[in-house]
Amino acid sequence: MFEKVLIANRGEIALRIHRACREMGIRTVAVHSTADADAMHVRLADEAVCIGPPPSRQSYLNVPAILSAATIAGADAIHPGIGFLSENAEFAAMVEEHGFAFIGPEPAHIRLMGDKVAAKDAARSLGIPVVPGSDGAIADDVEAMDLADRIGYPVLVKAAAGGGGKGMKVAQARGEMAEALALARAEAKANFGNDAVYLEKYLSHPRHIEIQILADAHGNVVHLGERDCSLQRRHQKLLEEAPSPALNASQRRQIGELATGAMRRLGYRSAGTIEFLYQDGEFYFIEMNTRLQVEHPVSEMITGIDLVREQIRVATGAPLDFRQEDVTFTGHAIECRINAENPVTFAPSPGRITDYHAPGGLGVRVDSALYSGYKVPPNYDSLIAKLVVHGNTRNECLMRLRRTLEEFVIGGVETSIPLHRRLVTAADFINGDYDIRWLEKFVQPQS
Ligand code: MV4
Repeated sequence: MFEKVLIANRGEIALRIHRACREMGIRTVAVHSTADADAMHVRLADEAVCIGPPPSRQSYLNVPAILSAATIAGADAIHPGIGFLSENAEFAAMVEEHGFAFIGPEPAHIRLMGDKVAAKDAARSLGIPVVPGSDGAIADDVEAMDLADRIGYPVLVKAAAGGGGKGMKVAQARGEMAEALALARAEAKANFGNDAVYLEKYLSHPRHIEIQILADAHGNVVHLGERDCSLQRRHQKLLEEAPSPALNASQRRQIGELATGAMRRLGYRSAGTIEFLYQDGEFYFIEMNTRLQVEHPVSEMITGIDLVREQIRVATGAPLDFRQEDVTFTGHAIECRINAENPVTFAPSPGRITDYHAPGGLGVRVDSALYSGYKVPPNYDSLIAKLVVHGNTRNECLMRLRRTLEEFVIGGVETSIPLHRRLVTAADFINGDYDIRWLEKFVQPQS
């Protein structure tokens, strides 16, 4: 087992990783920018190393500084957390080249899933259903138009080096293809330095459903069920729940087994999430995330499995100490992402926390690094807390969620709490009747 882990991240996920390490008797090294000197993960860690000024490129993305910190502190392993360097294959490889264990997948699998075209090809060859479309990047507009005629409009042009929705353009008919291709290539070039694009049948009203995978280095692969992440605005998830209101037990078992079989064939290791679009009873692979996800607590709440603990154990070479038949799904969990932002305009709202009271009680978990007096810096993403609630049924979970959102007090900054309070009383949400486009309409000013 590791004696000391360096947590190459900040905020609530750094605290989350620290907590898992603490419970496993592993000492922790926090790294922080000068803006995070007073952050909770720095206060609680056994050691802390300042790795640079506030800008991410000079701190949390500063590979030499992070590796130097690990060397100085004598860490055995590095946990990359979420975002920052967590899906940077070169970083993962350098961590291992410098003699530290990387708490995550093999660099080759990070690289594979980072290329959206290669990832889709791999998914197809592993037996995972994909959206009908081009076999890889498209060469020219003529090929694209002929293919679009074959798969049928509307079609979606996507950036091969993309992700997170950047560089996606819909063409409703042949006459819109030239412009869609040109705009998608330009956006892909601007965002990713690579203008390669590919084509897919456009799914007009899908849900976003993802499967949590956990695999060790001995070929054991399990899934922890699915999460419904359809409530997104501009590709930012706002609320996630498990299980999905849209799936029945048979569909859950089918997609779970398909995902674990594929990961077993791939030889995947560590936690990972396979993202699907789900429409009219069919699943379509869109991406795979080779890291822990923000919304992992909803899977933990219904299975009782500590994903970070398992990631760390697997990174030591230990086998999973449970099989698929040992994974039980109990009740329902919902996570509300609480951001330091205006709940109407979504404008960021950094600043000093003047008042902080987190809700509690049976089935309530708050993952946050906030404390009264803490200064939310303007330099990083706006997520400041995750309210995760469990109930024996979805209705019990909703009742508990309403109660906890009433109790939650965060003073000094604007937050998305008022938006969540509106959301949990909306009829469509209460009925589980929503897709990926529902939230954009719900938050429109005229709605
Ligand atoms: C799609 C799609 C519809 N049809 N692909 C958005 C980013 C990346 N995860 C893939 N995305 C989409 N791909 C086809 N063929 C709609 C989206 C999409 C989306 C997907 C999941 C969650 C939220 C979304 C918001 C807008 C668009």
